[in-house]
Amino acid sequence: MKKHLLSLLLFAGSISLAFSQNLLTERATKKISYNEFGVVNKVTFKKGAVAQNSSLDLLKEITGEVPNSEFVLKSSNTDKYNITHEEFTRTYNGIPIDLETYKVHSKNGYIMSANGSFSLLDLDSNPNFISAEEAFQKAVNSTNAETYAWETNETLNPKPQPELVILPAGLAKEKKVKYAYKINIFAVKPLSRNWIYIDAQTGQILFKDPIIKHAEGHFDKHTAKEGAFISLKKNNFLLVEGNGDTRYSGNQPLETSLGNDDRYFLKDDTRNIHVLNSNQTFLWDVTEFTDDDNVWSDAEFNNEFKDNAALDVLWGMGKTYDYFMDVFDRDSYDDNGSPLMGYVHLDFEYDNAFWSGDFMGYGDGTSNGEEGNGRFDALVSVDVTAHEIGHGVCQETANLIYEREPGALNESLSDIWGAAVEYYAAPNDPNKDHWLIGEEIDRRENSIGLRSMKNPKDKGSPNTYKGQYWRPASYEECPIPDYYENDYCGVHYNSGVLNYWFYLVSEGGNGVNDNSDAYDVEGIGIEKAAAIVYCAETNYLEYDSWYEDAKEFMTECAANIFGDNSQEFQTVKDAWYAVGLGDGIMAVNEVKSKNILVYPNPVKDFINIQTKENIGELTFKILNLNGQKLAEGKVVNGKINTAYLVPGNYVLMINGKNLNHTQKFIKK
Ligand SMILES: [Ca+2]
Ligand SMILES: [Ca+2]
Ligand SMILES: [Ca+2]
Ligand SMILES: [Ca+2]
Ligand SMILES: [Zn+2]
Repeated sequence: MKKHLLSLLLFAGSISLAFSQNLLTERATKKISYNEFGVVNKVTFKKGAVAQNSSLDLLKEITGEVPNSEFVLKSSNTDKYNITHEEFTRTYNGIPIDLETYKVHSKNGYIMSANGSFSLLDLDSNPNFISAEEAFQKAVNSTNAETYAWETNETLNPKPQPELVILPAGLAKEKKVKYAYKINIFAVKPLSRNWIYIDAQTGQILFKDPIIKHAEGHFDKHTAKEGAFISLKKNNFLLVEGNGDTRYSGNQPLETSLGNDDRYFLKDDTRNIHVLNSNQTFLWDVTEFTDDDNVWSDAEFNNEFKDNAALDVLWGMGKTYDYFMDVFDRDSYDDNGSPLMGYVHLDFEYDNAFWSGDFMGYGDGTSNGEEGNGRFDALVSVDVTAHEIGHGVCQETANLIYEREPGALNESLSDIWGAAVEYYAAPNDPNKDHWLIGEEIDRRENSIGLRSMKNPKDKGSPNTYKGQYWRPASYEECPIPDYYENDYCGVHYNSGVLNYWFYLVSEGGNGVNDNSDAYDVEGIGIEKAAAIVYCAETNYLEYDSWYEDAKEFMTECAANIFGDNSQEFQTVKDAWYAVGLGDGIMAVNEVKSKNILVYPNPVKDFINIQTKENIGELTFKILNLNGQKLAEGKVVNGKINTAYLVPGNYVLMINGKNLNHTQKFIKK
């Protein structure tokens, strides 16, 4: 895959002359859906209807004329299925709108589909901002940590610079775009790293997005004295092949370096990987692991400190690197060859491993290795490493926020890479099960691992969307995402639905889900399943994608890669049905609610919805009589647009709190 980062300013809205509003027509489109602000968030086009060079006109039509707003082409790449993906962002008076993107997908010169989430830019045009320093203090005060990264070593971890951005409306409490300072606050005691968005006008905290996803605090037993990072000045002269007795994966070849002290150390320059010893501190005392003959044996490293864990990390990071490079031509987590740094023996008896945003930290765990002793042995198995680097891949691609359904998708994508890399690295290792995560490190009594993708319910996670074990994830049911209180609204549990979907697509299976729907899925193998997921993660999913979006994108990717008459396409659809997100054939049972009035029927350009008081927010779906969803969104100002529909019979479904309304209607 070729990726060009252009950051090229393409379009100045205020000087646009040749702009015509005629692409989202009934003639050209197959399906349109809208976000909660009434802005088109996904459209699929008929073949050959709209030329690829109309992508900016399309975006203009979607947002309408917005003075002082400009589109920026962030990237454009053509994948190996010959589909070109253009990704656009926006600015307003030169200030970037954070997170929001719009992705336009084209083949053979024509747009196939486009998706993205754009807010309405109803901003104060003459704002007064608090100072960046004031915003920084607010972010620090809200974190309330004992020690921050820039206090340990400001050269390695410079004090963050607040960046002025616009926060998308969906992430602000008032559901309105906000000017915000975006600040990367990295605390080391207790550990946390978040993007914190401070309202640039009022100084209030608007939104927090965790960069370190699993920051379990285990700093109470901290014994090391706090000091500066030790600087590393080893010069390596040559790359060498060695081998090591890993803790979990037997003897494996290792690529290392030879230092000027004639000792080998764990730096693989081919893949740009470096594994270091954090000496049971939080990066205050960092040294090299070294060996004199490059045969890193059990006798030397399988010791009371669990030093052999470092060998698993070098090998596991290498396998993760090789997987993404061999299979997807992806050069490191960012596809730009960035170094993979792993710090082993991080903190004291630390039961966690994490991706920090740019390095990996690995705890030794609280177990001495025996089943039933402590919680975890050293957290360095290859599935854990691939899971954490998977968070790095997501950060650089879909960039799903880490809460609610987007966070659950983020977690599941990491589990998927954990499974795919483990299978790639050691398909026949009897001590591994790629459908379990963490089975090699878990020492808790009768615990098979952290999560099961094959049987999510074994670990208290759902296998059906909103079925048994589903955790509250909506803004209504889970108002404040929090790691300790609610797992950021269920991210490590609701991931079970996509995990099980991936398992079924790979291996197949049959059964009855929590909706009492019987399913039977023919497996297509983990490699094909992974190709579909990688397509969706890198080219379609966005910061605010939910399960319904994931379903659309995975299905579109299956069609892109294998064609929409293929078994692979059918398998993907069947697996979505199995996890409770399918579109079946409709038997229309009209259910009319007394609390709303829907008129006229037949309709022309709009359906009007009149409601009794206090009925709250309503969502709608329009389906054809085959049960195919043509449009969905929120009911805005009591109107649903039907202008684009071809004359005929349709089904309208309206849902709200305690309200379900289904009726047929006729478009004239
Ligand atoms: Ca040796
Ligand atoms: Ca590449
Ligand atoms: Ca595993
Ligand atoms: Ca176990
Ligand atoms: Zn994770």
